[in-house]
Amino acid sequence: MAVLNHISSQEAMALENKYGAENYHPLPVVLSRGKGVFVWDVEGKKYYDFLSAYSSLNQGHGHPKIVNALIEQAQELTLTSRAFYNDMLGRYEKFTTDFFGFDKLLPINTGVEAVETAIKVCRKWAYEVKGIDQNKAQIIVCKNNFHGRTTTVISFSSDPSARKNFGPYTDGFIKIDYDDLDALEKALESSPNIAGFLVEPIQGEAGVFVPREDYLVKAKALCEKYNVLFIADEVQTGIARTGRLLATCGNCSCKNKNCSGTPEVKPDILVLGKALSGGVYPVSAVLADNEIMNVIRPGNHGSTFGGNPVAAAVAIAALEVVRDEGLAENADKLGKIFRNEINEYIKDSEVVDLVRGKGLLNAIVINDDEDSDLAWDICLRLRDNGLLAKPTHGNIIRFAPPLVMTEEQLYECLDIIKKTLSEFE
Ligand code: IF1
Repeated sequence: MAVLNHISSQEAMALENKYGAENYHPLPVVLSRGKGVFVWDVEGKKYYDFLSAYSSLNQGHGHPKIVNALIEQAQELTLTSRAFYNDMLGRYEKFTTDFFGFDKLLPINTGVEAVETAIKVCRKWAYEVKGIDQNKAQIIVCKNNFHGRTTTVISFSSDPSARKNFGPYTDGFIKIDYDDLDALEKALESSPNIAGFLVEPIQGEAGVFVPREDYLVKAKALCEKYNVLFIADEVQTGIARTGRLLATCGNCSCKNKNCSGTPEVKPDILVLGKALSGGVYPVSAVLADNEIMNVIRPGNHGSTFGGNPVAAAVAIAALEVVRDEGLAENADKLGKIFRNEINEYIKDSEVVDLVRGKGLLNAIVINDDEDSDLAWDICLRLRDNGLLAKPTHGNIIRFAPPLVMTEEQLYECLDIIKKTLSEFE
């Protein structure tokens, strides 16, 4: 620890660059501490975190309740594997299924593992319940999706850098346009072998693309009509990020602090990750009702760490924070202020084309082409001015601060963002 405390930014970056696989291109800033909405670099400079580890830190950095759950549980028991029962997993499963309104939960670790789990559950349901012929099941997905980086999941990615030279690819996926109900219905009626429709309620990686208001409700209705499972990937949109407990929660903005989040559009399979642990530990989960989840029998699926007692304790604490601190409500309120203020700015701006998003999952589109450096340069300047954000697709900047932000802090951030943008006008 002592050694790490004395490392400079330059040294830390040099080490990563020399000894780490170059699978990322990070913004040049080296962080060593976080608290609430703030992070500090190794030289002690303080920043607002406007990425929240891609919507994982909804509860803020180092939330004492979550960190204490981690410490206390780690001192008792960290891992049993699922060869034995542990005294935390069942409590977590009960708490979380009650919280989201499902019969059962399958615990796993990362977002993409949860997506893989959902795909497996869906396929098994298709063969055993729906009665599709062996190896014929198809799952409909959307173009420009992001569901993670395993070989199966990148098989249906549209992003060449995620996909190229990683073949051969997994079969069984049909790609349609996002936010296009006609395309969905065509795909659903194209074959009796459709098992599921896997969709992000808002496309995050695509640049925070919000579908039309009734898209999810109507897509779910179409899935019901064709006896196809509606699988919501809420890894990024879930857990209060978009101003409601789940982005599939219809018009609920969780004003009721005890809101169990019974969604207006209840997915057949719900996929959660990221903020399920408040960014403290890798915890993900798949939720479904018995009719679907009961297709999974011993030996069909699992993971050494999935459902470990630390994950269970951390996730309960993380969800309690979301409920007790009214984070969905706060995200809803602050998100509206954010978009209003940026829209005011855009009226006289040459640099920013538009702002879009829901709750505190937002993005601005920079008036330039995808391969310009402008968005990157703006993010470097934001960093210099004390706020961390990251471009996506070259000309889009994603803004996703922790949901524990106060209104006063948000206005301070808006000042930093507007001042920085004006330096590029
Ligand atoms: C990276 C983006 C965010 C996700 C959805 C599953 C996963 C993700 C809807 C997989 C992960 C990440 C991972 C992160 C970048 C990132 C991302 F920029 F690609 F779009 F969040 F905005 N479903 N999203 O968004 O979860 O296995 O990573 O836990 O560095 O790849 P994971």
